Amino acid sequence: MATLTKSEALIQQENQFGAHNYHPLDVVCTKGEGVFLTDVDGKKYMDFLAAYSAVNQGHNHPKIGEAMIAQVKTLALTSRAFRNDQFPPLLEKLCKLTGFQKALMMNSGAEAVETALKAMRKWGYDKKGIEYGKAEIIVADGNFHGRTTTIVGFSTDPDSTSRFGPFTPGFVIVPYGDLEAVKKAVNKNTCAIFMEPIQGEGGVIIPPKGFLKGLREVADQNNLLLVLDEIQSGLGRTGKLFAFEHEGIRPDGVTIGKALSGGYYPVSAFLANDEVMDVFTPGIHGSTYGGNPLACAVASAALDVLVDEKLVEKTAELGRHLEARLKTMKTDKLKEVRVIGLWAGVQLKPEAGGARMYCYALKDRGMLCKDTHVDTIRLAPPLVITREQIDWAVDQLEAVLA
Ligand code: IF1
Repeated sequence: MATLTKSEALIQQENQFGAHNYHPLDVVCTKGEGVFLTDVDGKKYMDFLAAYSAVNQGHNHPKIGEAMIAQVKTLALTSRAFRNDQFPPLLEKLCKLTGFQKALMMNSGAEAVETALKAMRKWGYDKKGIEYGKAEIIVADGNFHGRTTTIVGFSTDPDSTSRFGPFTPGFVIVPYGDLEAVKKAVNKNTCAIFMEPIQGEGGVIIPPKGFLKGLREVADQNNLLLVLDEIQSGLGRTGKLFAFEHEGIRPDGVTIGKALSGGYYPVSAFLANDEVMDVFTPGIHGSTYGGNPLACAVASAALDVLVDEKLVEKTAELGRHLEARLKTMKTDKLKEVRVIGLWAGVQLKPEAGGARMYCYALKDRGMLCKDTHVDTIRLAPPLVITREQIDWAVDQLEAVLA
């Protein structure tokens, strides 16, 4: 039998012993550094997915790694039954940087979203006086907020929802970007509006200008909470710390995750002001690892890198260059190019044959990216990318789309 390459052997092993809940590209990575990933056969790739914006700071950023190694040698986990010396300073750093009064630390993004859903409902009952059990949250079609059964219950993506019912009630789905539909969905039982300021999985769907401002007004006029899911759009990805800043509004709460740890460790949070966060009284919500010392040390260093390396400002500047390059590519295959900061959805015409095969072609050229919703190539490099690397990457994309 022909001997397998290292990659093939590992893929075979993964297929035999791992659940088949993904269909990944056949690249088997063994090293990450900055914008680069190296596979087991020694081939180097430029990463244009950045683990769905979890490695905004670049793969294996040394400063974050050093902070993690130092903490791992002293104290990793106490549970919240006791206190530790990493948690309070991280909370203050996070609140001071983001302008919210309180943070509730969790692990995965989905857990931060579940925390936010509980807060919205309990605020609706305790503060707004909605009849218990009737709270409704307005969400958007095309949303992605995680994979728990409650969250997929209000997804409109068949892959996320099919065969996982029955689902949690109390969610009203409206077309994303449609402010009139949001207004119509409001009733006496509505406690909140919960959306992504820009839809990532949807293919970098940027809502019409004024939509977020409109959501803020609808929430204020009807005594609703506006909570935004910035787990993918936040922490610099769009050229602002938060995507909501592009419309000059402040939501009542946000969920963050992914780049909060720079790709080293699952760390997420729900951020809000006291008015919302004080619905959480001792013992009613938590998690074994939530706010653990290791997570806090990693998150603290990840935030330092974001600020010290001015990644938000850099993203705004380089994002304008990325947009200029993408929108002047010589190809007749483009239906639409959506760009904000270093985040782009390159949507192909249906006749182009689907985005996946272009991702394969880009992989052969040493560039890794992911297709979404059949026709869209999603581009989201680590924010440490250089202008020259952006030019090289767009050259590859232009070549495969020629
Ligand atoms: C997968 C998608 C992206 C998120 C937003 C919450 C979460 C995510 C806006 C949950 C997570 C990840 C999940 C990962 C792939 C990726 C993804 F393709 F699934 F939809 F980014 F677009 N809110 N997104 O984007 O965070 O629990 O995963 O930490 O499930 O395949 P998580």
